[in-house]
Formats: sequence, structure tokens, C-alpha cells
Amino acid sequence: MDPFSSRLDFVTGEISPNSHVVTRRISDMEGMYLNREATQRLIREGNPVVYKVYNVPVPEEYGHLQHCTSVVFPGKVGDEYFMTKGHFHARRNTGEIYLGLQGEGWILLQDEADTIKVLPIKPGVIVYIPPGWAHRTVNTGKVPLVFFAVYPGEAGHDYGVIEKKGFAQLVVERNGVPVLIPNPNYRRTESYKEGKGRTRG
Ligand code: PAN
Ligand code: ZN
Repeated sequence: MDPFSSRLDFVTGEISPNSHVVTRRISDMEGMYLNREATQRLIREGNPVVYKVYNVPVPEEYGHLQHCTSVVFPGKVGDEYFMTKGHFHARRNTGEIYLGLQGEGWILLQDEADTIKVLPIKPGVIVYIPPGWAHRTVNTGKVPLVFFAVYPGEAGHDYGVIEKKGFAQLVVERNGVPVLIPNPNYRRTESYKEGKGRTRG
């Protein structure tokens, strides 16, 4: 394919022309927030947009580089801050780079042995997500959190694992500040918990 360029607005996160926009509302994330009642109330009261992704379409193939911006809006479901769904890459041996452009938040990272790490993101911060770590972005601030991401063409997205088991920790507001709490609904990965590892097939 021919080389090309795109324009990125550092404030709004919008990429133009030709970006493909994905919009996620609260109703697209049912069951991901702890407070089910607050989730249903928000859906009834206008179903707000939680985040948008402006994706530059390139072939989903080895050698290419996917790139996009994400905009996570400020807000909470109960005490829990607005966040992305979170995913593993379908090809686990692919990493990713995030560069913070506006706002502030936390990146939650979790590997398949359920180890969890948290890294703050804000303008000028580069977050390196090594292969094998699921990642979710949480907006802990009062303005939209905007970041740019680059990852291998063939990475793909696996949402299923996180939809099923969630992240081991949640980011909630306590006395006006973000804190991590254990997720009471978290289901650990049985094979790792029992030390069996993975089986074939
Ligand atoms: C990001 C994410 C984006 C939206 O571009 O896809 O922030 O989050 P979810 O994909 O979890 O809904 C990325 O990590 N791409 O690989
Ligand atoms: Zn990713």
C-alpha cells in the first residue's frame, strides 16, 4: 500500500480524515461495573458515551502497525470511574504503546496468572504494555482522557476473557480520590490457581 498520513487533534483526540470511530456507551458495558443498579439508572437516564476510539484503518496483518486514539470521558457508575472494556490481544505475543495526550487516568494491567499492575497516564507519559498483559484504561480525572496507541497489525482483540472474569481490582472514588479495591466478583483463572498451567487443545 502507499504511505499516508493523518491529523490528530491533541485536545479532542479526533483523527481525520478517514478514521473509523467506535463509540461505547454504558449499555455496551453491562455487567462490567460493580454497581448494577447504577448501571441501569444511567442507561435509563440517557445512556452516556463512556469512550470513543478513532482508528486509522490499516491491514490487520503482520508487519503493519495499527494506530488510534482513545477518548475516555469523565464520569462514574456509582463510585467506579468510567473505563474501557479491556482486553488481551488475540495474539498474546503482541505488545502495545500508549502515549498520554490530555487528562489523567490509570492503566490497569493483568496477566494470565492474575498478577495485576497499575500505571498512571497523563500528557507526555508513555506506557509500555508488554506481550501477555490485558489492559484497561480508567479516567480518574474531570476532563476527557485522551491517549494515542500503536500496536502490531496482527494483534487482534480478545474481549471474552475479561468479559467473563473481569479485572481483579476496581478503581473507585473514596473521599474524592481514586483508590484500588479488590473486585468482589472476580473469578480467578482455575488452571493457574491450582498450579496446573495450560493444557493442550
Ligand atoms: C486500545 C483500546 C481502546 C478501547 O486502542 O482498544 O482504548 O479499549 P477496548 O478495546 O478495551 O474497548 C488498545 O489497547 N488497542 O489494542
Ligand atoms: Zn490493546
